[in-house]
Amino acid sequence: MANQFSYRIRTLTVKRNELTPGILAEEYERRRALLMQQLPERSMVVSLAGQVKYLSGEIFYKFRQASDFWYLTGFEEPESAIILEKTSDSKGYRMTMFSQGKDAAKEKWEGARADLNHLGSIFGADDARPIEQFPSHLKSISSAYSNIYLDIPSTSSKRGKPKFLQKYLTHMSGRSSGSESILDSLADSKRQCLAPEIAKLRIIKSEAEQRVMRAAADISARAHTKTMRFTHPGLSESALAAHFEYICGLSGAQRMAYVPVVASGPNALVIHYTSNNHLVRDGELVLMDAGCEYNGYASDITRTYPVNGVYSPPQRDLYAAVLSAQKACMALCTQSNGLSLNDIHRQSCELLRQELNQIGFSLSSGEVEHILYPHYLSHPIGIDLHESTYFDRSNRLVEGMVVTIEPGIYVPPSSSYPHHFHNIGIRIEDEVLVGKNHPTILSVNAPKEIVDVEAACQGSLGLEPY
Ligand SMILES: [Mn+2]
Repeated sequence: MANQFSYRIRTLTVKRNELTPGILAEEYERRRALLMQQLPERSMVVSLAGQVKYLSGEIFYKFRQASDFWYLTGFEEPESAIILEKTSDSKGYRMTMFSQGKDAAKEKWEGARADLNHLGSIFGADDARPIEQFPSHLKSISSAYSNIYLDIPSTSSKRGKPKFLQKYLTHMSGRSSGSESILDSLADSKRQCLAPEIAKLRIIKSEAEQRVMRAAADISARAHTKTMRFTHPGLSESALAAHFEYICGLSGAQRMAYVPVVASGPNALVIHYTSNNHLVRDGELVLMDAGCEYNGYASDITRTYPVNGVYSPPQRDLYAAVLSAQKACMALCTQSNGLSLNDIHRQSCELLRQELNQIGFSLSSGEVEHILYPHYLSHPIGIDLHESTYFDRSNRLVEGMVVTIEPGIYVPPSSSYPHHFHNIGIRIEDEVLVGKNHPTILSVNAPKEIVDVEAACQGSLGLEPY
């Protein structure tokens, strides 16, 4: 039974030796050491903090740290950077950290900042300097290195001008001439992309990361359950989204991991429907794809439930078909199976075809994925919702990866398909931690079996909507 105190369990607390909630300072240290170990001799790494983004004029969005920078440092301030230099000592590298430092006048407006003198003891920096020194320091040491790994947003720009970095340096040095000469010193032939190197580490989640991801998924699962209970005919899709966000925020989540999809009735046929501006009606389904970010990690869950609390016979048949395929695909997510996401995706197409043909469709091989199931089954998830950019879907799954499994069926009003299924869209999505021999479903607490979803909608699970 929920009570007012249950929410307090998940407030943001940092325990002894943790740098960010759930992650020890030594884990951040280990990440940097492993990164530098996998790079060749005479390598240095430059990683930049995120920049404040603006909605309009001076109206800023809530700040979120750049994912790779956060993975390496746990440092939450904008206007910061690190340089890692590979060394031959036992630590294996040297970290110089740059940040704004203390400024009483600015802190009065913007909040407390880390003291440069504390960056060593707290964040493990070997040297800490004001951010204004970053461009000149980078220039002064870069000639000693043969490989300079930089955050460059797109791989295609590797040999072009790294505009992002140029903008960043210009912004920090206060004049463009300075930044131009720094870029010239970082010769094209030396520049390497940093993100793919960090992606190799991020794809495998440590036990601490697994625990934070489980907590994030639990918050989202609970919000799904309570939003099912909250839903009734006549509410707007945006009210359901607001309710979901409210429950997540109350439970300690810092933000949504993405814009929630709350698609009622035929809106579910739009895969990334986010306008959320229709009223939900008696007899329709709601497809809700929503997840929070909690202590640095995303969650991603989709459920499709009846507005009035009971699936109609065609809704039930189609839901059961997708559910059966989804569960079969999740069971394949083990290292010992030796399958890739591409393999499991292909299986999902065939499983869905067989399921649909049992309930009155007549589909030949290959027909499902063109119209009824136009998206991919899965993506890796972690600090970012989609950790896919440098992930090869043809690689075998390995213990410690976390992937989504999210088959869906979206039936257009076409005479090719049984009439009673027209305009029904169903997607069911869970997060799966790949194990050696067994998968672990991180989002297990979001109701999914038909009886459980109906019970959650009707309130018979004993959960209050708030
Ligand atoms: Mn997803």
